[in-house]
Amino acid sequence: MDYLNLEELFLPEHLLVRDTVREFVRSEIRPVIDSYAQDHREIPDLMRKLGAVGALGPFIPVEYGGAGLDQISYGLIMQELEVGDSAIRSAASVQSSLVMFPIYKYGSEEQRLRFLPKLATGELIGAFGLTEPNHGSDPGSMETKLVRDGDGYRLSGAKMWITNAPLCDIAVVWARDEEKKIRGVIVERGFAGFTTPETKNKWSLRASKTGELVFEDVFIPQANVLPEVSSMRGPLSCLNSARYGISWGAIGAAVDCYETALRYAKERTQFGKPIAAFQLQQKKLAEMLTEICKAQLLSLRVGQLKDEDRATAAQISMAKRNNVHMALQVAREARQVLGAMGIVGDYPIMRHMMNLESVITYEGTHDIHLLITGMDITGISGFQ
Ligand code: TGC
Ligand code: FAD
Repeated sequence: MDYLNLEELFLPEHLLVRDTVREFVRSEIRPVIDSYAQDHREIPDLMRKLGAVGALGPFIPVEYGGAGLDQISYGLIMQELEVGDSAIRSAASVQSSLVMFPIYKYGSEEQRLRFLPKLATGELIGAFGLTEPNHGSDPGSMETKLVRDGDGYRLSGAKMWITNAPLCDIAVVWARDEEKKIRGVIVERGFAGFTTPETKNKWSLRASKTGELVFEDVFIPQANVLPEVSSMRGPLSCLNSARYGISWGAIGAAVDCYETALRYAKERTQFGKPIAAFQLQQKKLAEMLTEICKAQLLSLRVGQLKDEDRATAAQISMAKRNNVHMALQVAREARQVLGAMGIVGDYPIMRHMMNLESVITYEGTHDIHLLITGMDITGISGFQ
């Protein structure tokens, strides 16, 4: 679906990357995703499969195992993965933007060489611990703490709602040290006192594991402390990268819902006509397509700015907020076009709709992104 001929704005390598991931989703994800989501199980070996298709850390330089691609390519990868399911895009965006990005940007050369190549292939699975039981939208008030202990630190506290926590080999965790500075540390599976209980019974992102990261006086060697970060700018800069990817991903989910609804409307007959012939259904479909096109232009422009290192955090917030809300609205309308058929797993719409309820909450809620825009245009914080 390319109603505005946007393909003309992409380079041949962008289209190659997009089509490679599109084919991966068509052959590896679509046939199985409904049953894994229904059963609340993640697709086996998903991270290695994502690594093989080049979806993990595509913007990380080649010498560290990435593909050295630009931000438009990253966006198109996220878009195609979320056509499959938000859980698939989540897995790739956490690994790429929230684990590989901070290690690349704030890590030592030794940390980069040790972790990035294995994260790029999916041999290692990463998680990102910012949210806490008492601090979600306000991570700056975090309680998880680091206390000096010889040539390292002791980490204590807990992170909650963490994508891939139960599966992770390493977690990039944000905590406050004794000088009140925010530090990033790499916690490894097997460190004494580190556990990752699973959060059960989710109605959303059912093909993704979510859990807690619990730290009971976990010893963190100095070699696992990210040396180049000491404030909230660290974790928030990771969010900029992930939020940008999500703005594209949401388009993928919306396109899948729209295309399903369009096909169904042409095939389903009521009152002697395809329901696509009724003006009310055409209104729904036409508005869905219009909103998708607007979202594509927004992400494309933010991607261009990002490639020029000019995208602001507030511009990224606008794209994330608009596009996820758009996708949720498209999913809700599309589900109605299918009538009762809209609620069963034979079609992807209800699954996308339930996933998007998480996507509109994580990486900054719909409200928080509005307040970020509000603060940017007025200069006044509406948070407190
Ligand atoms: P504030 O005082 O405004 O800022 C503190 C410092 O950070 C700087 N900053 C940023 N830097 C880079 N990028 C950004 N987006 C930044 N936003 C702020 C700021 O300039 C300042 O720097 P300095 O040097 O002056 O100290 O911070 P605040 O505590 O008032 O909070 C600001 C707020 C509310 C916007 C922020 O905390 C926020 O974005 N809250 C939402 C929390 C959130 O998004 N959590 C996401 C957790 S991870 C996740 O959900 C993963 S889901 C993954 C998946 O499965 O796909
Ligand atoms: P709260 O912050 O308690 O907000 C509750 C409500 O209050 C929201 O509607 C919010 O918009 C509103 N609100 C809060 N503050 C204000 C204000 N100042 N003004 C107006 N309204 C306000 N986190 C991670 O760190 N790593 C992960 O990998 C991760 N994965 C996740 C996966 C899933 C499936 C989900 C659902 C969440 C995940 N999160 C993760 C957590 C996510 O980032 C948080 O849920 C999110 O930041 C919101 O925090 P909260 O849930 O504590 O809501």
